[in-house]
Amino acid sequence: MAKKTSCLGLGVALSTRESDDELNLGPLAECMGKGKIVAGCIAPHPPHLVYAENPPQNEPVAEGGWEQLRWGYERLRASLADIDYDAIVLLSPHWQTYVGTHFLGLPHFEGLSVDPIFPNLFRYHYNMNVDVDLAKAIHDEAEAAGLPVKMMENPDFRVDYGTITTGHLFNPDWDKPLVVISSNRSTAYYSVEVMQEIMIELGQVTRRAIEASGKKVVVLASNSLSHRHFTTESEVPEDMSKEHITSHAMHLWDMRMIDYMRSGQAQRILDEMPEFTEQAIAESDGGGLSWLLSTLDVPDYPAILHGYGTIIGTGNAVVEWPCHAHEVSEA
Ligand code: 2X7
Ligand code: FE2
Repeated sequence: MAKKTSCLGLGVALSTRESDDELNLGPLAECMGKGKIVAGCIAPHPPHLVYAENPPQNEPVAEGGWEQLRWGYERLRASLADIDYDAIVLLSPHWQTYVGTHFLGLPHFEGLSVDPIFPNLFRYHYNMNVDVDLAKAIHDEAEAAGLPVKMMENPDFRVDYGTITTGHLFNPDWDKPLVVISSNRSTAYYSVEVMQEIMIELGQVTRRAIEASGKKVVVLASNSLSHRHFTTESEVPEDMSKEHITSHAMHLWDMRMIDYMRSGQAQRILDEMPEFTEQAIAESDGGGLSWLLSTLDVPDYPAILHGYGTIIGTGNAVVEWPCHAHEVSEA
């Protein structure tokens, strides 16, 4: 009986089968695709970061701000500049679908994305391409695993600002197709534990589908860490003399999670996810962080912290797990 269907686990799967009758060539055939995840990242999406960069697509104009995080994104982009990949797979907590997980399902979307809380900072004209084949492959793998899923095929659909902000900051040239995955809000509907169970399963099927696709992919969890906002905005939003974490407790939680990331203890992040999510009101409630760690097979090698900073009181880290340097492919 196959223990694992990923390419990395295939040797184990074949050598531990209980009889020839159980030899299932499906995974073998799939793994001939030799696709892989080359990097996994936490890529937070506060619109302030796009506002502060003044790209031509965004209408409001800023005098800079939040440099620590923007330099963090610069370091992340530089770190992956020489790594070849075909597509970006991203899970956004601001695309909220209460019945299952949805995937953008058309090759092209364009429109105006406005942050509902910060329309003064983010009115961004987007124009993005989707890898529909890969999206459908992940959708189908998830469906086969029993997860409720849907392809989103409405051409007038307005893409959420979390996707657009992370998409811009990770790849300002928008020259790679995206796969965009919704957050099914199971923390709000049920509990962090239920969310995590679903997201770990979704991460595993995402990894399997990527391996079978033959593509090289970067996976991104678009989320802040601690997520307690200030309730008022300063007169000049980019006035950095007003920016700090909302409380010492939030800082301690962020540092604890970052310490686990930098010391290769992803399993502890998953173990402490319920406490972290509830006590730090963390944006991991959307499931992106659990999904990301699961797509990476719960890494035990260190992540690279490219930057940390606060945005209107929330804690944000730009983090990279450089899988390309750690995962030995059997292909
Ligand atoms: O979506 C966000 C966020 N996660 C954190 C801070 C500020 C704005 O938007
Ligand atoms: Fe957010």
